[in-house]
This record gives sequence, structure tokens and C-alpha cells, in this order.
Amino acid sequence: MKTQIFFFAIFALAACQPSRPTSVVPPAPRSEPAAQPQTTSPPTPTYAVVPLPENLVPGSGAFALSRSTRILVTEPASSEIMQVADYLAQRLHAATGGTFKPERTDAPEKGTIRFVSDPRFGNEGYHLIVTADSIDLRAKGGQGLFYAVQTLRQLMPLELETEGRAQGPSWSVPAVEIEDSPRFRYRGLHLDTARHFFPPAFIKRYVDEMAMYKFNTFHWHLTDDQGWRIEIKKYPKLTEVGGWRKETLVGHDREQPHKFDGVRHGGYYTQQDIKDIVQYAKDRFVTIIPEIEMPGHARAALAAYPELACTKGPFEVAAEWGIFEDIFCPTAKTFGFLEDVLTEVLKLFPSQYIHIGGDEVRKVRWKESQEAQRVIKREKLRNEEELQSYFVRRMTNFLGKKGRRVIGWDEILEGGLAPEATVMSWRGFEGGIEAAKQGHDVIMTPEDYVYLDHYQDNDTQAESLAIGGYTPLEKVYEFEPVPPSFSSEQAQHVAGAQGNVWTEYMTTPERVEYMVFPRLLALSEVLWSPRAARNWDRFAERLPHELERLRTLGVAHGRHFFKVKPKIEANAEGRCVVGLHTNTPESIHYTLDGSEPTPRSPLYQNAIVLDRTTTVRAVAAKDGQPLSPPIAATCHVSLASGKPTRYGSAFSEKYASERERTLTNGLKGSTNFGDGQWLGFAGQDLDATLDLGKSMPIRKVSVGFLRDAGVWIMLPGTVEFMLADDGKNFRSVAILKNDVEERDPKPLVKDFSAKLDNQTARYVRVRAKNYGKLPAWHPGAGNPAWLFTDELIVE
Ligand code: TNX
Repeated sequence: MKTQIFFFAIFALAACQPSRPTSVVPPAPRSEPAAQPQTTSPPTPTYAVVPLPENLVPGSGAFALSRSTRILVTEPASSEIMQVADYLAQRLHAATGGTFKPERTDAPEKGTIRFVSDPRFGNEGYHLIVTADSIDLRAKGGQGLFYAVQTLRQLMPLELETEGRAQGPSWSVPAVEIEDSPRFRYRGLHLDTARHFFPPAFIKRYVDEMAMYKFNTFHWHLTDDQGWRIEIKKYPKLTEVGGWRKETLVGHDREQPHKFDGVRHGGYYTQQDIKDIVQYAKDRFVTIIPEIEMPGHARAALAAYPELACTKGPFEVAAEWGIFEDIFCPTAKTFGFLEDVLTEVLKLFPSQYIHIGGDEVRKVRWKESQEAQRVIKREKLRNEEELQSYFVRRMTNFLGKKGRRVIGWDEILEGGLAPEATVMSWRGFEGGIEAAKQGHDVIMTPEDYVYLDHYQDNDTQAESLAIGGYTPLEKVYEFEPVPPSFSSEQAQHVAGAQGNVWTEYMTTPERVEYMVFPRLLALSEVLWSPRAARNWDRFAERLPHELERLRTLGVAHGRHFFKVKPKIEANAEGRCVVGLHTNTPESIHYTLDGSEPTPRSPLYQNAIVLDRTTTVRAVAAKDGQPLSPPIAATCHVSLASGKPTRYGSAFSEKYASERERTLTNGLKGSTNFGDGQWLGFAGQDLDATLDLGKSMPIRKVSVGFLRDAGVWIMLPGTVEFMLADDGKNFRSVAILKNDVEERDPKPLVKDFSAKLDNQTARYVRVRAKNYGKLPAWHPGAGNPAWLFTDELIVE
């Protein structure tokens, strides 16, 4: 019975081909929304394995697993292999209550799960063969077998992930043959435990979560301005003092003035905790790379030992985020201290790599410090950048002598770097490109693709506070760690990539999981699966099943994948064409009257054509249950819709996805400046001229602007509307002044509109004066402001 249900589940997933009726094309819209492709080919079974294996051949039949299935390990069975077999046994035992004790054997037997050591594979590759008779897992040693187990786990019924609740009597695993190995050798996930402390039990859970998707490296960010989290016996104040901050910033750090919660925050990992976690990770083939930040991001250490700074202090453990000027001073005392610290760190972490930070180092204190300047002289350095190089080199040499290698953030390249150091490229790809050219190994962690602290939804108001940005699942999936310009030799230097999880705005384990999942699954495929096999649609077919697994395991995760994606377009005929899409073939329900959509609202079938400004609300549903939060999108229809606009000044290519069509495409920018709808002008005025095609009566003109002072976007000082019939001789019809509070930190969209009397014109021109230089109260004072504009409406 269960067998059937499971097969049904597999086939139901397999049927995840787009199957909604194709949109009926509305009367000649200039560009109708992309119709759903129609498929005629029969569905093929999907094996919901993530990351996608290198090679998967479906078989026929299934292996029936029961509480009495035996696990055999073929001799010679190393202790590592026995351990992996045990790991599987324990999972099955926990789910079903069966015994599953692995047995050593010389002869394979029918009806069993068999672990076989096979020297043909690299350390991480494996072969998994499931037939009706047996399950064979083959690999060189423990690591490959561990990955075979993870794949096997994904082929088993989800029930087997539930503790003690799998009913049985048997569970089926579909027949399949998988040969698999990873594309990249470094597959990393990071966690910042300094900005917020997370208990050891969560660190273990995090390791389990990454191992499930075949990640092999955990980059553990242990020290920063806001907390020192690793016990160092020789310097107890690091954790006694540096492990605690008085309070924590409330809200976003761009919001001025800063407010604090008044609640002491902190904690640290004892050396025993760390040994325990390192062993736990090792058992899951995850190497932990500890990061001890230097010379910047060191305020917590300086609070404990102010004598390591260039000035006297005292210092406090930071309670807000950002980059601080107080950093380690490059003195003999500091180097002695750091070597002592690292000596203890090396005893705890056997990893070949040790991360020494190196990012965001302000050099002011070094410029002002006699001691720092003396080092510059003594070492014949040219400037403070070279002093940082010297700093990094000293630590690299120290670690090199102990048989370890250094990793640092891409800033460590500035001023020269020892060849054996590995560079973690976070400010885009450039640092990584430069480093690989110089012959360094590189780990790509470009913030635009793999900073998992960025928003995963562009409706930022519906999300809990995050640092900013917009990195949806699709974007992570698109990420390509090897720059296209690389030769094959340079490509060899790209060891892999990593997702970074900075926790300024993540205060709980649940929040961390929510931000990491499911984006980590997209990254796992980037890192593990062959480049050529990467395909969003195929990923989207497998993802819902994995999300079910996460739900079963109680792992918090975003559900944005299921959100309805509207494609809205106001055309030049004065109509709005709305196409609604989802990643899955589930039904979409919508309303046009402003009411909340439910699974009982009308079913979306064809593109919706509207002849006036309307808000479309929609939700995806399955079995009568909503799958995602509802979306709302308003299409603005006016005389300006779809009409061409010319620009007298250049807009930034970075923001508006539809370039010059942006102002008249029917969609208005939201309070998220990165939503793709805003036309942004850096330090420049707006001068746009709309051509209505022929002279017509005009009653009202309106245009929107964004204020988001924290990111330097300010409202215009004045907005002027002008009209003309010939496109040359414009008459001014309205000049509007901004009357909105400029210091308010909340993003705001403001429309400037003017009612007109008895006006007729073919051309409408809008001129808006850029705010100019940022004022004295602004952190960017003196720099030019941005002007962001969207949707020009003419009635
Ligand atoms: C930059 S990435 C930092 C971190 C912040 C992060 C926030 C890097 C090397 N430095 O200190 O937490 O941005 O996204």
C-alpha cells in the first residue's frame, strides 16, 4: 500500500510539467505575456535528488525496505565506512524502530543494503544502484559513501525522516543507477556567530543541514566587533569581556538616530564545545574553517585587551553594525597575542585552511599611530595598504610554519600577497579574477549572488528586516563561480564557492534557516552538478519535494518559490495585459475587485486584459490550500501607457530592467529601490519627454519619486511639467516644490501631480531637479544624491 503511495508521489512530481491552459492571446497587444509552453510529450519520472547527480538512469521496479532489512558492509571495511553504515542504520532505526545493525560480510546477499569500498572513485564520488533485489552503495571510502547515503535518503519516502513515526510495514525505493561526483572541491557555507550567538546544538544542526546537500566546508565566523565567541585559555577576557555586549541596535543601521534594546547579548563556545562540534562535523565529512578576524573587525578583542589597539581606549564591544576605526595595532604585542590565539585555534581545528579575515580595514588609526608608522619605516613599506600586506604576510608565515594555509577576504590582495594564500572574493568577482590571475586559489562568494543575508523577496515590507539587497532563489541558481573569461588553467584556481550568512539581522536559529533555505539548495546544484545539466525548470520540478522534506525535518524555509509571478504590461492601446505564472503547475486564483484571493477565487486560465487601472491579487493553491502568500500588483493605465519617452540625461543601467520603457510600462516602483522598476539618476536631473503620438486633451499629469535616504536616494527639489505640440516649443504648466520631510529614514514613494485646465498637447515633458549634494546630517554628506523616478501617468 505504502509502495503505491510512494510511487504515486514520485509520479505526481514527475508530472510537474507546465499543464495550465495556454493563454488566449488578447487583441494585438504589442508584447503579450509569455504563454506557458505546451507539452505534448509524456511525463518522465522525476527522482527528486538535490543537488542533481552527474548521471542518473531510472530503473524499473523498486526495492522494498522493511524493519528487518539488513545492512551489510563488504570486507575490507574501514572504520570510516562502518561509521557511515552506522549513520544510515541510526537514521532508519530512529524513523522505524528497526535494528539495522551493520554487519561485515564477504559475500553479498539478496534483499540487503550493501556498502562496498571501490577504489575506482575519487574521495567524493560514488555509485548508487537500487534494484528490486538490493541497494548497493559504492565509493572509495567514507565520504563518497556518505554522499551516496544522502542521495539514497532523498529517494526514500519522506516518512523515513520522521522520528519514530514511520508506519511501515515496508517502504519502497525506486530502482535507479546513479554515478555521481562533484564539480567543485570546495562547497562552503558560512555562519556569522559574532553578530548573534547561536548555541552549539544549532551549529550541529546547521552542519547536518549542509551535509544533506553535500556541502563539505563550514566557515565559522567566530570573532568580530560585536562579539568574541571562542574560548582562548591564555586570554580569558576575550570571552569574559569580549563575549558580551551591553545591548543591540534595534531596526536597520541606516535608520538614524540609532535605537538600542538595552538587553545584554553574548555567549561563547568553550574549547570542549568546539572539539565536540569539529568531531560532529568530521563524522559528516564537513571541514570547519575557523575565522579569526584581523586586523579589522576587532572591537570585541580590543574591549578585552585595549593594549592591542593603537590608541588607549577604553573600548566597548560594539552594539551596532558597520565598520569601525579601532583595529589591531601592528605591534610586537599584537603579533604575539595573535600567534598565541592561533596556536590554541590550531589545536582545536585540524583544517588545512585558517581564515584570518582581512576585510574592511580602516587605516585611520595606523595613519595617526607612531608605532604603526615606525613599522612602516622599519619594514620599508610605502603606505598603510602595504602595512596590511605585511600584517597578513606575517600571519601567513606563522601559519605556514605550522603546516596550515591562509584564507582571507579579497582585500588581502591589496598591497601584495603571499602566493600560497587563498582569496575569498566577496565584493563581486573582481578580487577573485585578479587573485586567480596571480596564481592564488579562489573561493567565490560574490555578494550579489550568495549573500544569504540579502532579501529573498522583493516585497521587503512583507519580510522581516534584513540587511538589504534582493537575491531570489532564481538568482542563486544562475550563479556561475567560474568567470567566463577564464582559461582552463585559471578555472582550476576556482576551488569553489560559498554562501555567506551574516547575522546582523538574524537573531534566532529559525531566522537563519529561513534565510538559508531553500537558497542553499540552489547553491548546492551550482557547486555539485555538472554545468551543462543546470536547468531551472528541472530544478523547479524537484524543489517542492525537497521543501516537503525540510518541512518534515522542521527546517524553517522561505516559500517564495510558490509565489505567483505577475507579468504586467500596459500597452499602447490603453489596455493592461496580465499574465500570472508559477514555478509549479498548481492552480492560480485571482481577484480584480480588491478582495483577498483564496483557493475559491476564480481560476486563472488566460491572460487577463483590463482597460483601466486595476489591482490584480493572486494566490497559488494546491488541494484547496494556499501554497504561498498572496501577491498584489497594480497596472496603471493612462494616456501615457506604452508610449515612447526620450531622455535628456542618462539614467543608470543598474536599476531599471526595462530601461526607457520603465516610466510608461504600467508598473510603479515600490519602496524597494532594487525592484527593477526605478529609473535612477546619479547626481543628475531628470528630463523626460513623452510622445503621445498625437495631440490630445490632458487633465492631469503625475510622476512618482522615491526617497530612501539611507541609500542616498532623495526626492527632487522641484518638479516641472511642460507641454508642446511640436516637441520643441514647450510651455511650462506646473512647477511643484517638494514639501516632504527629508530626514525620515523610512523609504517613501511620493507622487508629484498637477491638475490642468483645458490643455491639449502631443508632448509631455517632466523636469525634476536632483536633490544635489547630501546634507550635513547625512552620513554621505557632500556626495551627490540619487534621483529615482517611476511611472509617468497622463490623464
Ligand atoms: C560585509 S563580507 C562584511 C561583513 C558584513 C556583511 C553584511 C565581509 C567580508 N564583510 O562584516 O556582515 O558585509 O552583508
